[in-house]
Amino acid sequence: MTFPRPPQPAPRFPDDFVWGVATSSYQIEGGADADGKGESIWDRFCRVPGAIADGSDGRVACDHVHRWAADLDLIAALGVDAYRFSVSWPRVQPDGRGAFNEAGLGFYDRLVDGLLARGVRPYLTLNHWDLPAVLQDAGGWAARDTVHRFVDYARQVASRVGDRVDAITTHNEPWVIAVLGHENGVFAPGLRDRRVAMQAAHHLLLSHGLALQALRAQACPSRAGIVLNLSPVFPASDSPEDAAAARLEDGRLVRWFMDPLFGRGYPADVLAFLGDDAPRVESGDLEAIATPMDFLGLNYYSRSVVRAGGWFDVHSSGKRLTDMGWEIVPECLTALLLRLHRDWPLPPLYVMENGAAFQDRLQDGHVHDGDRIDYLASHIGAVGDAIEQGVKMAGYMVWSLLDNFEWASGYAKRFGIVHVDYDTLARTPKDSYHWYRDFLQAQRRARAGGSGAVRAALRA
Ligand code: GCO
Repeated sequence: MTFPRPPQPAPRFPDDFVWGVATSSYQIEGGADADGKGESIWDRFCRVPGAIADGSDGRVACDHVHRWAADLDLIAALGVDAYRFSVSWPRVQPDGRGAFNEAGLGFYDRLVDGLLARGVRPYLTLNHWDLPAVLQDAGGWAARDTVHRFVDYARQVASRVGDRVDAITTHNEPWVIAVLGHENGVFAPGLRDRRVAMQAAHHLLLSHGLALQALRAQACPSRAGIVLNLSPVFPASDSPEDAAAARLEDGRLVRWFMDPLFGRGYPADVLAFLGDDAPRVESGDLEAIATPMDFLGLNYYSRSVVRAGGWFDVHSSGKRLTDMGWEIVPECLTALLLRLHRDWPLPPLYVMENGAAFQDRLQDGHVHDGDRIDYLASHIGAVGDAIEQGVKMAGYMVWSLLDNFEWASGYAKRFGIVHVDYDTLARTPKDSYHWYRDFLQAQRRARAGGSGAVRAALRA
């Protein structure tokens, strides 16, 4: 089999750079009511007519709760250093408060031990969006009490597995939870209220900071941080209106999260825009949010282009698009990393998700997903370019191990490097899986034998 030649990134990555692959609980686990799991806001949101493009839900998903051992074998055979997964809060604490569910905790215990037994380092995320539904009934992330519920949950998970995981991420993509979930209503919990959204955003950040403090207070040996969805934001034209709109969007998407995490408080321009919709911030909150992190993760898929008072037509740029309709712009990842490096005093930085959906076809046991290989190779190259220009990068993870439940798009969009047949749940590694495995082997040879060995391996 021949693959497009990767860029020549191999010699540029530090020896301790962490290569990984990522998933999340609701998207792959299934077992919606197995072993005493409680309902999550995504279980509930999927029942809203029209909420999910194909009318599907995560009740079975990839059935990972029953097939986890075989999935870990696939991860081990891939040769990654790390696997990033998330814990389903309602699986380990069905009511979001009070008693913990031993069956749920035991599942993650076995998962962590299974990874370690296979030589793969666990990267655990506490909140990849599946909040216990009973907490939503009590106000969800817009309610200050949820902050304390989250800290308790974090403490419990950390005391159970924190001695064996490399990294604990508090929240995955708080912007998505707050804005897509509470302002635009396209994701769970499906609310449309900017004031509620910004209060939720504040509580997510506050609970992140307080959880970090709680983990350290119990001497949890794992490193801890947060994962943000970040994109460079461009105006659609040279007009002053578009420039202002892009500046505001950068404020809402990037600076709203980065500035308080690094002790600078919320950006003044966004607060002015929000007016009465700005969150209620109590004394001490900003100090808690700025609790120093051991790492920062970012998820990168594309850039964002903003037109004042309207939508930017992605077809107008001439860029190639993924099946999500997202422009393929790896150079914007380099630009984003350089900007983060320039503007904030970063801890070790990870790309915690990067990948693409394409219309894959399974034929004779193969999926020839050359587009995905090109996407991954060019974005890995973009990370290498940033490293060469001085950005300290600690790792990179492919989204995703498996085709899975792509939120409001249901199962129609496939991001996996492993194909999942949703009738039989059979897993078939795609060409991109084999490409990534070969790339990682070349990396290892490079660590052992210098860049000449890499180039030879990449030519083979
Ligand atoms: C994310 C999402 C993933 C998505 C992926 C593709 O963290 O952005 O968490 O769950 O599946 O981004 O849209």
